[in-house]
Amino acid sequence: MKRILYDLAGADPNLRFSPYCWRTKLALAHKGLDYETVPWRMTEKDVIAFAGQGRVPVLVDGERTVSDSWAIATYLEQAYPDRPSLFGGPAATVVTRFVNTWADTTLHGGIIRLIVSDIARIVHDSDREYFRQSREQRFGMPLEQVTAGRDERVRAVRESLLPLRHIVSTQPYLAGDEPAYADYIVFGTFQWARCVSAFELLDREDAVAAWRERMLDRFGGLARRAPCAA
Ligand SMILES: N[C@@H](CCC(=O)N[C@@H](CS)C(=O)NCC(=O)O)C(=O)O
Repeated sequence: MKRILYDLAGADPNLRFSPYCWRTKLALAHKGLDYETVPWRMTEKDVIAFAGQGRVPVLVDGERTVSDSWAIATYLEQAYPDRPSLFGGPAATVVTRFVNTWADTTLHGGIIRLIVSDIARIVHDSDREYFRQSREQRFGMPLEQVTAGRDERVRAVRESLLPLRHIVSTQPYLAGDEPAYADYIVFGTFQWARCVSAFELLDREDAVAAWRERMLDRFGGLARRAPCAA
């Protein structure tokens, strides 16, 4: 049975930078499921029209098509109950859902304002105008203005990571001794930033940076091996 993931790519087809697709790739690795990826660009809405919406990740698992990273994670958990759990039970699923919402809003919202102008540089030519227009409309200003002053503003983003820092200072992963989907959610955002920008989000001494290193090494270095923008 073929398993296909539509995965956001940059101008370099090997540059896979979607935070949400990273969540899904790590979830598939956690479940030990093989998959092929199809590089996808934001303006290729027609290519994923069969999924009924215009964003990735889209997972085609045999007969099933699932889009949205959270829906994919819950689908994988239900479809492959004999594989390692992504959540660790019903109560942990609810807490992981909170982590998902926090990452989508607070974490993503803080980090995108530090890197969005770098993303504009790595997207495929076909996405360049669409990306700039849609994001400038969202922020109400040129992307270079959004990221201006980031050397100072990064401090507030680092401070916002305090709850995460507390947890990964006392245990190796958000989920405990081993990583689970909560880790993949948060790490997906860091991997997104790492793939598109050389701007350093974290202090080298930060416990969050040490956790990020541990995550980069998981699954044989799946995320560490991924090509990043120079
Ligand atoms: N809530 C969705 C968000 C998916 C999403 O926004 N994906 C982005 C890539 S990072 C996308 O496809 N963007 C296309 C666009 O902006 O038109 C999820 O968790 O999967």
